[in-house]
Amino acid sequence: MDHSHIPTSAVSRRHLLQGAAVLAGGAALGTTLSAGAGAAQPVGTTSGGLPDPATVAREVRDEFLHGWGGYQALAWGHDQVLPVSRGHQEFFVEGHPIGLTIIEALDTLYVMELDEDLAESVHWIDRHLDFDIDGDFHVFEAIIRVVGGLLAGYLATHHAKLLALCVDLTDRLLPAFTTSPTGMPYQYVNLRTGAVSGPQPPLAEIGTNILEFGTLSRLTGDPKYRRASEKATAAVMRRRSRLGLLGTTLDVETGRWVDPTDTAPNPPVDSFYEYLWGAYKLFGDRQSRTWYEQATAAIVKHQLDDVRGHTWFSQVNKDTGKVTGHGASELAAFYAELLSAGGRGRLGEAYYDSWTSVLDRYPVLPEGIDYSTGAVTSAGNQLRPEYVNSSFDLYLQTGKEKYRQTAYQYFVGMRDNARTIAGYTILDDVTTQPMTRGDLTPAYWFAENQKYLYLMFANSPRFNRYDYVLSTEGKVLRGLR
Ligand code: DMJ
Repeated sequence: MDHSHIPTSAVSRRHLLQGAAVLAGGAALGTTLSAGAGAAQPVGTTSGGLPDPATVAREVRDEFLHGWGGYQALAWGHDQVLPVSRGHQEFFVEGHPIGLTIIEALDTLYVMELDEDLAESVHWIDRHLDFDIDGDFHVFEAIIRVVGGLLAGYLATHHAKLLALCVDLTDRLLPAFTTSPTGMPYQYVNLRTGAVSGPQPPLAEIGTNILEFGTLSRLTGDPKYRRASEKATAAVMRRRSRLGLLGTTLDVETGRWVDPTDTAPNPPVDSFYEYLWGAYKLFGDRQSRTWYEQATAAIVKHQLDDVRGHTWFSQVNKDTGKVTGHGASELAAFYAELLSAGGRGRLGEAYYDSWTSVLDRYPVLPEGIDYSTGAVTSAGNQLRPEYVNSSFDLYLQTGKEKYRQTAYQYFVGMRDNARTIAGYTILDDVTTQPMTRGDLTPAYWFAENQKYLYLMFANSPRFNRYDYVLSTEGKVLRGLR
């Protein structure tokens, strides 16, 4: 891969100008480069009423462009931008950038009608993306971020090279599945040699691939991707306990559970359940739907917890049902929309309300709480999208305005606290005043947070809000037009 061009050559004039301001330390040339907290721009709260939807959509798009401008100026061609120290970092393998943020942003650029930026991004990928890398890639992350990103980019643009690169990468990832005695994937694969490692993945890493692999099989006519995925999921479902519950981690060589704790819907098992339903929604897979319903019934029966009128899910031993913990991770907030999509609307909405009660206390959600006491157990926030993922789907499912109001509350909380001169940053502590900042815009921010917000408020002609399927990483795999 040739990165000699990275600093500027693919950057548009508009973003070069913005970049100059970033590098000069903040002499902002336009609203998209103005600082967050303390800046002379609207920082309204929902208590004062929600601005009209078109105005919010514009605000969201401006904030996306603010982050995109920071990435273009400081990290173009690298994986992720460090907006505070004004640097960059690679996500998969040090010294091997793959332009992850560009790949993750493709379909967001498309639905936001940022066509010049989309063309520049595709151009960069055309010229520089090469997966012949002698390094261990994390299989789950590569599938949801890169395979999914290229697929969504292809569906948006029909640019053949995006699909070709997607096939190339997935073929390099497949040994993780095909060399495993159980069909459940190893955690890592060397993209050049195919050597695998990491034999004990958690459920999310085993079973978050059918949306991407099934779509790739559909587009290429080659069933091997879908089959690899189906085999992995079936291997997990065969290992349900007598109570119908699943543990956290499996050994893909022996097929034995390593950790018998059922942490659903929290990580590191979260999106395993999301993809059981997703396989039904995207491909009409009835077996998967049955599995989803059985798994959900077991979770509701053994893990549902009510604390002072709020709905949460405890951790339990999968064999005995004994409660072992009362943790709630922000990443589990997506489960509100999944419960609702899967036919348990009241429960999903109640779970969403529980998270809204936390948002009312902390304008940016902490990563983790003990729901039985309300204590914060993990005080940072990695610019997480899961709460607003649920706002988005629940709004489109129910039409209730409260989901746009709370999504706007989330948006304002982020803008007030996580906005920097060169984009948005993760927070190290949301319980301090002011909140303590970190130094990273995760690539998923470009795929998820701003897309969910935008599509809730904009009447995008490029998105079918009545018939859509988004992946766990926010990639639009059905619904682009
Ligand atoms: C994203 O990478 C995906 O949403 C994943 O499923 C879990 N959450 C992260 C972002 O928080």
